Amino acid sequence: MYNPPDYYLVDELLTDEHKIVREAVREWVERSVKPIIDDYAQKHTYPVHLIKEMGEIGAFGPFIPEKYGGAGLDQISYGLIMTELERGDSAIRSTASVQTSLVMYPIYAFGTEEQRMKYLPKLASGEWIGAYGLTEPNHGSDPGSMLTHFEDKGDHYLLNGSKMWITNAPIADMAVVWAKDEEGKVRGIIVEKGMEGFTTPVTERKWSLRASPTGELVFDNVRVPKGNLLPNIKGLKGPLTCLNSARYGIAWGVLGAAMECYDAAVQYALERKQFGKPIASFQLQQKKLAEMLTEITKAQLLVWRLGVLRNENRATPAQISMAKRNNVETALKIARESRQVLGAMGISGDYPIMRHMMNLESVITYEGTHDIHLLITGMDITGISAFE
Ligand code: TGC
Ligand code: FAD
Repeated sequence: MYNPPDYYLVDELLTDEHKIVREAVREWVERSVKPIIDDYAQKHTYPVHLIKEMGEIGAFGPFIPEKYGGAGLDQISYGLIMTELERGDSAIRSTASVQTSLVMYPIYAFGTEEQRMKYLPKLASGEWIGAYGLTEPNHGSDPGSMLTHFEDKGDHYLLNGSKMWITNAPIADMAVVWAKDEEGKVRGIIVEKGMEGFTTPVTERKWSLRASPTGELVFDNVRVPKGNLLPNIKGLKGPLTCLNSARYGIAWGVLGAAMECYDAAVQYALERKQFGKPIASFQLQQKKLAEMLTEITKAQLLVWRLGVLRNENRATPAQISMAKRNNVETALKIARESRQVLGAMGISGDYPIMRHMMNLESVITYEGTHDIHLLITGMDITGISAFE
């Protein structure tokens, strides 16, 4: 069985349940994701058959109560699942992040009991796949300026606008869409595939997250039943609360990508000989490997502590921003350094490194860019918003 880096014995902080959950997902990733994912990424296609399997292994809504099809697990289990999925590919973790934190969570937290019972079990099992529409063509980091809006037409809402760069959009059965009501307040509304005027054009030609389906959500006079509005939240804090959960999962997830790259670099450095010796014997290569392991260890401790705080409902959005920003940057640097350790082989699909590196170029932008998370920390320190 694979032994990931655990230099500070963080495993000793995990419960038996955490380890069982992690092993199950790890085994599935080894069996079902790793052997095929490079082909899908090379062909810029999504392994849609994995969705049902992800439902079966409990990757969707692990912290959602069992009553709604979730597993009722804690936040550390959620984090560990994200790490294992991203060990396979960020695209696979993205599917689970969006489904869990950005689609199931808002329905669970802000929806009616009827909405929960209608959508959550189908989303948990993978029978349905969801998308989350916040970003617009002209409003990314500043979602509060969104233009997508709906009007009250008596027996229904009329939705107009568009969302861009939306994970799962082309394959989604439904989407949680954030749009302004007639008072200009941001509200969450559920839009289903097949509603007239709702289309999901595919975003082609990505060099990153090539095994993830990305697209637009376009609303052209879409009549949405009134029962599809999430009644229990108003304002930008609705979508941002969901992002706290997804960003937390990403902070764990990218560790999987980082560890895959680090492992490949260590193994290659020990096997590859130049000047009559393994390249692992050269100090410059040892420096790279030592720094990678140091950063992985720091990142592991950061998310473990954040998980404890989240379990206690004490993690602040700014703490989550710090972890997302730090761990994505760490993973990206490790991917770049590992790629160099492998020389030319580092760009080959025979190794996972280049794919992880390219994926992480999206992960550092989505769910709040690297700059935005820094400014959130800055605001937390100074009390002064750099966004106003
Ligand atoms: P601001 O005035 O600061 O706040 C508006 C209201 O929201 C509250 N709030 C939060 N609530 C919960 N969690 C948070 N993290 C929150 N941050 C702010 C705030 O208290 C306020 O509430 P109230 O009651 O006073 O109204 O908002 P702002 O307009 O100045 O913008 C703040 C900023 C820049 C931090 C925020 O808008 C931001 O985070 N921008 C980045 C956008 C982003 O992350 N987009 C992600 C889109 S989804 C995605 O990328 C999915 S990829 C998924 C995948 O494939 O894995
Ligand atoms: P912009 O906001 O235009 O930013 C451009 C640059 O300006 C960035 O470097 C940014 O840091 C910087 N900048 C912006 N404002 C400031 C400021 N105040 N101070 C300093 N610098 C600033 N969105 C969804 O809603 N749902 C999804 O499922 C989803 N999936 C995605 C999948 C992929 C593959 C990608 C790439 C993106 C996805 N996104 C999704 C969109 C993502 O959240 C946005 O791309 C991100 O929030 C940044 O918005 P933007 O691209 O419009 O960049």
